[in-house]
Amino acid sequence: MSVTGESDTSTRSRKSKKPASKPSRATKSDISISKASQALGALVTDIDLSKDFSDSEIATLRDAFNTHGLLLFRDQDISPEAHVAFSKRFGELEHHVLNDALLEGLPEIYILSNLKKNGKRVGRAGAGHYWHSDLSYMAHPSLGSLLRSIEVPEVGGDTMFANLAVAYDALSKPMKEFLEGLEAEHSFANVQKRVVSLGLNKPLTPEQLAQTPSVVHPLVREHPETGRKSLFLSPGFTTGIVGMTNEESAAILEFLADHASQPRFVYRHAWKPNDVVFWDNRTLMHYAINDYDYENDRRHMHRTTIRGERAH
Ligand SMILES: O=C(O)CCC(=O)C(=O)O
Ligand SMILES: [Fe+2]
Repeated sequence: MSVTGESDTSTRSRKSKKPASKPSRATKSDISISKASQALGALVTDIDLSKDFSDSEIATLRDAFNTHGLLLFRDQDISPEAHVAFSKRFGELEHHVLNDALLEGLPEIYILSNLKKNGKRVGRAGAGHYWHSDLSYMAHPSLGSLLRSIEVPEVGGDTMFANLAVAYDALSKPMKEFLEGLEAEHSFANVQKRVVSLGLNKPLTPEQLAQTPSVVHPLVREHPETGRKSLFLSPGFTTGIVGMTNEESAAILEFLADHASQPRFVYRHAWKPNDVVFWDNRTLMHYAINDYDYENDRRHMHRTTIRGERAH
């Protein structure tokens, strides 16, 4: 089990006052939140994500999200529409550039799946088998992603999340000073080429390429809500540090990726069906482990992705 039970860090959110004008609103707020690991994350229980939440309940969740970097909700057998509606309470949703992996009629849902229907893939296969932060290749990288597991292998296909704020804090003062002001280039086309070479995806179309020009972001960013500093690493999408030689850049980026992915900064999530994991792309990077059998295991997920602001 990767998630511990209730601990003494559990908190009960305040009871929210129900506005009289909305009698059908979801239940009283008896949401319970407990730490999922030392590195990051919290388990949220006594909650049904298909309900209509009050603003104060959303504020409680947003607070927990900013504090823990990741919220895990188990047993959420919810519709794609409910998934989208809950996600929208936290911001504007993206339509992923890989438009043939979007759910028909509901383009906010990006399908991650190794399943095929009539010989054709039903979604994006081979996503995220490298450390990255979602949409770091966009000028406005993502705030957060909500991934719901529908079918998962009995074992295998876990996802790892690394806390880049704690990893930043653990660097020495001279290293922090060295990184200050450095910028890195991120490119979607770069990673897509690798996935295509594995036979898992089609090459990007000229339109998709035009939508994803390379972008530059700071290597150290500040969380826009908490002000906390973290590394902004997305090794799968990063092509280099601006102004450095390839050798310099590769050495620094490799050091940072190795540093930040140490087990003490990582939470590893073992999926069960109907888990929803909501993570903060501004402070974590993640890695989908490709240790399951692509042909015989079934792994099928839906993701929504919340648009973020420029990284500073
Ligand atoms: O399949 C997974 O576990 C995660 C894939 C991924 O990187 C994502 O959904 O952002
Ligand atoms: Fe991802």
